[in-house]
Amino acid sequence: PLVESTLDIEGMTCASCVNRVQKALSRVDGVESASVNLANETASVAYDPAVVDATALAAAVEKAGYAGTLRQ
Ligand code: 9UX
Repeated sequence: PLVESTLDIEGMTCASCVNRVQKALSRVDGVESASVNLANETASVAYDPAVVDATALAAAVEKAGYAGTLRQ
């Protein structure tokens, strides 16, 4: 079964930022879908916990040039 987690994303200021973060998350193995919200500065990600975890999702966001932290 998929798990859905919300990440807080820092550093997005335009729509292209949103696309970059969304693509970075979507490319991660195990990610089923990623929905990024510029106004809320969040990303909602559905993923297979057997393949990937929230730490790896945050790392993918960082690698794309933004700060990503798991929302508690
Ligand atoms: Mo927009 Mo975001 O011109 O890193 S792509 S600010």
